[in-house]
Amino acid sequence: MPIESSQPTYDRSLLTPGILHVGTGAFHRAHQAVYTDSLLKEDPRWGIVGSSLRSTRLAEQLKARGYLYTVETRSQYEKSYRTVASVLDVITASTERDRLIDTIADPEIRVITLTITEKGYCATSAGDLDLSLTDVKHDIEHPHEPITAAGILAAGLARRMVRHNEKLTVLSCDNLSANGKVIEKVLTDFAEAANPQLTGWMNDHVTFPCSMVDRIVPMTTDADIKAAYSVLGYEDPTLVVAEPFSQWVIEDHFAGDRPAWDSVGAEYVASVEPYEHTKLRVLNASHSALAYFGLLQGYTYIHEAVKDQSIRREVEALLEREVIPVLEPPPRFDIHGYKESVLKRFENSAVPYRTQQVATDGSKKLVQRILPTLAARKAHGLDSPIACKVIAAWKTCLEDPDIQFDDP
Ligand code: CS2
Repeated sequence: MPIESSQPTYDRSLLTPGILHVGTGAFHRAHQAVYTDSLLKEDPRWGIVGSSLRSTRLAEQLKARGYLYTVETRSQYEKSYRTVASVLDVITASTERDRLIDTIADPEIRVITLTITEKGYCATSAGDLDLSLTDVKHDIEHPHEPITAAGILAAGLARRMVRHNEKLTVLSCDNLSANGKVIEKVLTDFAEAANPQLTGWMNDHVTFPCSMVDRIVPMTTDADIKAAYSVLGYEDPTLVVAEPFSQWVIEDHFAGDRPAWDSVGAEYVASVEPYEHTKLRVLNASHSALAYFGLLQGYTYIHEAVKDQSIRREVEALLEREVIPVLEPPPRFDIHGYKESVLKRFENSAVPYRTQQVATDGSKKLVQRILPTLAARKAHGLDSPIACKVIAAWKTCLEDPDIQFDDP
């Protein structure tokens, strides 16, 4: 199998920060940071300041290696290693809150990207800020000591409002339907409760485009790090492993300056909705179905579950009979081909993805992945036996003492 390896081709000392990212986990490092790494060759004004809300570990590990890390891309046929240099710094909110708030207010930062997971939005299923959550209550009562993403963003925006009037784009990159609208709504709800003056300022100075992100990036394991050692010659604890496929569709709705991510493989479109509906209801819905059906059959990995003929038949039927008939994909989109390609990607055993990882936070994920299909079918007077079976499987897994995963 051919093994390729590549290093950044730009002069890092010329980079200036233009993006703040919240949630510098594996997905961000294998997705937005890679697109930006490609862009920096053309335009050095978009270096990334990363941040994480709680854990200091990643910031320490990245700092120890000058914020350089490796993305290992794997399939059955290829393997490549890429050193990514787009991340310039990582701030941890729990220990450096003020520096993070200051960075949000920094006029050099023109775009904030987010990967904070579904539950990080602290939204109700209707999409409002969930005022019953302890952390949200805390932030509304102590807006200068925030701990939630919404509270921290609101504190930074408030500082931006007082210091200068530079516009800002807040770009959600999480698997949520209308993710831009969700972050806009929770931030507006937060501002209304904690700092009403901010609401009007946000209307005039901040935009919240929606985006659809896609790349399978499992949690890195110690074995991945050890195996990469033989090629890299050093242990990279910040290594991320990803499939070759990558896609990013972004709503063209920026408050000001826009990174030319479209020159390096991303797409700017007027409306992301058909892309995100298709991805959430086909790819993520079948991923979740494989996870719960797979866990109930004792499978550790998605690639094992998708090769089990009875599970596969069920998932194919879910997509063909229930999801696709009520889906509105993008124009001229080959939806059946897309379904096939998704199931093929799930078969990639070179990027083993744990059923448990997909199962995690199902109560938040299924709302995005399965319920819209149920609602659309109900509106047409149609029943959804397989979609209901996915929800039943999630519930059965939750109640099974031998199956462990977190769910709020
Ligand atoms: C997965 C997603 O863990 C999960 O819930 O369904 O992270 C999935 O791998 C990505 O959305 C693929 O783009």
